[in-house]
Amino acid sequence: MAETIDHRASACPCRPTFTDPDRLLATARAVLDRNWLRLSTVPSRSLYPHQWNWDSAFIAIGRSWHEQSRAQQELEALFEGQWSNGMLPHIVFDPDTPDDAYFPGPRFWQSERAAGCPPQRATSGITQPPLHARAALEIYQQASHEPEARAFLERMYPKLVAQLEYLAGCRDVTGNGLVAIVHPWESGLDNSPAFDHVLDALVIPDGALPSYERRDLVHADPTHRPTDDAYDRFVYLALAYREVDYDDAVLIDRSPFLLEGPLFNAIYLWSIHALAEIAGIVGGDRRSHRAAARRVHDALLDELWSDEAGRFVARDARTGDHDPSATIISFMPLLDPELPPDIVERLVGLLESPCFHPAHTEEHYIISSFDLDADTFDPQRYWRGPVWLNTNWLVWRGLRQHGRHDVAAEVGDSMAALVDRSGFREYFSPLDGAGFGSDDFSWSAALLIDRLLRDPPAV
Ligand code: 2M8
Repeated sequence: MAETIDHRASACPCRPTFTDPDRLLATARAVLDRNWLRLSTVPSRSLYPHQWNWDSAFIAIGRSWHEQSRAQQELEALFEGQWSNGMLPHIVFDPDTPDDAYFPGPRFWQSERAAGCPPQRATSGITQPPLHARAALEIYQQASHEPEARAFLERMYPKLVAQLEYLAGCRDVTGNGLVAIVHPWESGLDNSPAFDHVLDALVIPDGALPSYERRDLVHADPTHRPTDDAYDRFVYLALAYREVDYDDAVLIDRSPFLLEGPLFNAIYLWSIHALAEIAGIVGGDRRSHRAAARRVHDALLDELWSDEAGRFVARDARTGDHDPSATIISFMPLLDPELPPDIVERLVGLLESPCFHPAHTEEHYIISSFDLDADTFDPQRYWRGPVWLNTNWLVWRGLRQHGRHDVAAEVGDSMAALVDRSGFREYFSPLDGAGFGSDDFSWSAALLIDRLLRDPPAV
């Protein structure tokens, strides 16, 4: 029987602590098993009963440690929904799940209106952060059967190239190398305060919204989810895209929401570097990917780094205005392997400041999704304050990449401590670790597996 190790004994009393990593690992695997649906994994059986874009990349990374073939299958199933222009939709709908199980479902999106939607799959019409080249590379790196993983990379490479070429070709709206998102759902951080300044200014014309029923509120507490007002804006923006049959050129000309954000672009850059490595394995052109990476790196520093604020900020591609709020996206360029050391230091300073580090009470957890000192910080409401394991994991990987193992350890230990306290919830209060949203949430399980196996807790 595995020995139970109590990490509370050795840790500082104000550091997040957890017990029995073997039990956490076994439970995480069981969550992923329960959420497997024939060919891929649902984020949650209740709230999100289809396949989601960046969720699947996180899930595949977690699965890569112990089940190579399901990890490969996860990504291959997702790319079944890829459009002919390379766009990878943010939801690929399960044909056997009723339309009203999730809103907005396939009848809302009408993806068949887009010329390039695959005829056999209904999908949404927007995308999400492109983590998939990174996930594919990590599946290869963990693989127990190398020839099978190499064949997988050979099949995936052209699809991953098409995905990233779509972003470079259709979403670089200001020509600076950065990719713009056209909807808050594309960010993955739907109701983050990072979008308030754009969404607050949005005027929805009378009669422009159809009546609709939110399905999320059947499964989750309304005070933990985005408000109705936010949902009206999400639905209105999605309809505007649908009305032009998902034609990027028309939308970009008209859309009130066009945002160049540090999270989306940092993941994009991390994946371009992964694509260069994959090209080296499958015989592709590494140099073109390295050149693309250099362009995004330069643009991140030139356009989204605020020396005054000491953090990365989102930019409204229409007006050039920068978002004034300090949110979790500020840290994401830590994923850039070439981020200058002085900027790494400034970001570590921000992470350790009272904005993101709760006072040293006995129980507290990092990293909140929003500035703890902000007037509108809310420890329970979705992306407006809670800690999420995926954003912790991204920052954890970024810090480790820059050799900041000391700070990374606290971020990674918070992940395990939160799950130890509250289970595999969707998000957690930074103030006391209470869990919210779905339980049995797939990326919480998958990323805890990666955290525990990549950096096994000391015995
Ligand atoms: C959340 O977003 C969906 C819309 O895509 C929703 O609220 O219904 C976000 O947390 C997003 O990042 C995530 O991919 C999705 C599924 O877990 O849920």
